[in-house]
Amino acid sequence: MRNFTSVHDVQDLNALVQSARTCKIFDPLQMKKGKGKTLGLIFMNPSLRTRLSTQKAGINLGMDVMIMNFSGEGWALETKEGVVMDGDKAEHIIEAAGVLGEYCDIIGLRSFPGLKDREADYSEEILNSLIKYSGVPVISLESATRHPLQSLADMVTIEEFKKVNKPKVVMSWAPHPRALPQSVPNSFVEWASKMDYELIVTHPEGYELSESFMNGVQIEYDQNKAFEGADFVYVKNWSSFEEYGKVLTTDRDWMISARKLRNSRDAKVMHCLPVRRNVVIADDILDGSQSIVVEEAGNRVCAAQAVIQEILKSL
Ligand code: AN0
Ligand code: CP
Repeated sequence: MRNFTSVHDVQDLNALVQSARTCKIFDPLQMKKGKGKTLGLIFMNPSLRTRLSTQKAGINLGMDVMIMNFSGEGWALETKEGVVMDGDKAEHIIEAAGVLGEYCDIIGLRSFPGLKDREADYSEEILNSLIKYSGVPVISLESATRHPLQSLADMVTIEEFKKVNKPKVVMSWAPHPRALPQSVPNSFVEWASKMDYELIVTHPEGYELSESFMNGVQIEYDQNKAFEGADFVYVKNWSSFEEYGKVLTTDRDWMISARKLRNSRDAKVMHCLPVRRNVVIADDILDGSQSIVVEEAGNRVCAAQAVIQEILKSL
């Protein structure tokens, strides 16, 4: 594997999930795998989990890790090609990417969508330019349309907690006051539909995800019906794909609470975090035994480690 930007970069999904689980067992030899190699992590947006778990994964592999917050600390980047740069953008991604490639053996990039221009966001301009001009492997730390490290950690978490061979996994939209990307849900359906799960997506009308990610995954518009017999409920808000970037409803009835899950099979509740309490998920779930959100975040380390390890093999 050279780049890690989506599930399509993964040759053997089950092997990668297994490798992430193995990474949890301490092996002193793992510290040798990345010795002398530098991992650079570039953030255009805020982060807690992705930043620290990927840094920790690099450290566990013996790598040197450099982190830079571009928003505020970096030069304002121009991404369009062939433009006259006489505005407020001081540096072009062509040079910035090339320079990063001089300093780093692997680069991670977080860059959220603008949620205004669907075509621009879904073309993944920044991520693709970094791949094109850096000359080194690139890992997505959540791009405009996907969050593959999160999805890998999510698959590891389901594998760890599942009690039946083929669990019923329901991804549910939940309300949020602000417009959020489709990256996490896009990625989750892309990954979960490749696993041996009964996968159902539930959301209000108007929140349909792009068919290129859904690929025929079943939608159930009645959230209560979707939750019947569920083993896992994966909660996430996203803004509309159709009416691009819009918040169409904040209907409180879609919030996940213990009452909502009473017809599930004592479903484990997942969320990528950060989560707004009593808006997206109620306290009675987050403070109870059904929530596995912290364990899920913990799995971000072994997921990142498995991916970096795989890329190191290609260097
Ligand atoms: C981001 C999102 O929804 O994509 C990051 C989640 C990992 N969440 C927020 O901006 C709250
Ligand atoms: N889940 C996740 O990616 O969290 P951060 O935005 O804090 O990195």
